[in-house]
Amino acid sequence: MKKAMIFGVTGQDGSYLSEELLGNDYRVIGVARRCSHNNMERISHISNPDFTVVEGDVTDVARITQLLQKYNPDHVYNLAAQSHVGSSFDQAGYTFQVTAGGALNILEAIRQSALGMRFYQASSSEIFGDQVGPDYDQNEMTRMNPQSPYAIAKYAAYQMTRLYRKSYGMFASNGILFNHESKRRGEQFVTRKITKWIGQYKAWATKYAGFFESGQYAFHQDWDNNFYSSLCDRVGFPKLRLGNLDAHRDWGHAADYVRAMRMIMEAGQPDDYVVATGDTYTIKQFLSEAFLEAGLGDWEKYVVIDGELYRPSDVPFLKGDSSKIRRELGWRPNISFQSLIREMVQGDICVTSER
Ligand code: NAP
Ligand code: F7E
Repeated sequence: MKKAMIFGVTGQDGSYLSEELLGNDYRVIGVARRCSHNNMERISHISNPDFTVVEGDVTDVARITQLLQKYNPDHVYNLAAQSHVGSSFDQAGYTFQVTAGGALNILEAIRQSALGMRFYQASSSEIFGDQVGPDYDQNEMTRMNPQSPYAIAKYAAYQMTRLYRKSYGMFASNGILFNHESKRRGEQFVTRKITKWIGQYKAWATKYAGFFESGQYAFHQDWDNNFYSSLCDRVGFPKLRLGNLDAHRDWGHAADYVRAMRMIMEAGQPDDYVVATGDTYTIKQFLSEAFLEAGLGDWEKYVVIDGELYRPSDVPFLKGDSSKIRRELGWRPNISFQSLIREMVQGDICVTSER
């Protein structure tokens, strides 16, 4: 049985990757940082004797070395990062320390241990920044021009991974993943922020509908979306505050993307691969689909543009060309944009109504 170690096991991808690897006969050692509150929510459902969680932080090279020596994994996945692009503008130094420095610490610990384990770096489409390919699709050959402290940290880690592969002959690969989401997506990312708001709003509107329909308050009006959105204004349910809605993103599902990670690590040779759906949508299009899925109609009635949520610089257009991984490793995504939105919206409606 092969052993895999995952740094960043408590994140969205860490949880799906654990399931993916356990389902493919790996023993998984997840590394989680010590936290004063419960950060195990995404992995607490995994009860498998081949799954172990240990404490560790990617800024602590001594601990990484100790863990590698103790468990001697075949594969090491580095998913640990300060992964929020907006926050990276406020915490540039910290982001660089964790997101770039963490990758270097693991690479160096592997090199010094001389145990020959394989290394996966969670690289990101953010490294392309404002650059597009000749057909507007970004692939492994597209010029990179990162636009945020996060993207620059990921670019450093990407280059460091390539350098260790070239200089020391290590099996070290970059998965250049475009945005991928799920019900387990962090609540500060735009997709989940939208679906979580929808879940809370629906719960609130249902409560009010129950109140009015109970006859305690006579109201002679159609129970339509206009009514609820104007109620939002009158009774004070906070509207959904968002920033730049014109950016394009190539959104896939995390379950499909962790399969790509495993395939990259099981390949014959180390290499760098773009992982993307090849479709792109604006935030406005995501809003439109999500509000339709929730039966709420026109999203514009519920959204307020907040200038504070604009980033000092943003990535305007992402659309990935993943033909290399499709051709060489046979990967392809199975979950459509529409199914992803359905899962996230219905998931947040259920979670909120159960509270
Ligand atoms: P995420 O949900 O933010 O998870 C990040 C993980 O890193 C969490 O487990 C977090 O622990 C851990 N972490 C943060 N600082 C750490 C430290 N100092 N030491 C050890 N662990 C630390 O991110 P994700 O969406 O799963 O993404 C996984 C990776 O892929 C990240 O590196 C991200 O930058 C990259 N990526 C993501 C996407 C995407 O669209 N999701 C696309 C391209 C690349 P806590 O739970 O304790 O916070
Ligand atoms: O923003 C705009 C925002 O934070 C998407 C990370 O996983 O994917 C993710 O980075 C877009 C941007 O993701 C809000 O300006 C508008 O244009 O969901 P996001 P991201 O920045 O693309 C890449 C591939 C990663 O590697 C990262 O780790 O949406 N936007 N209004 C907003 N974004 C947020 N977060 N919140 C808003 O209110």
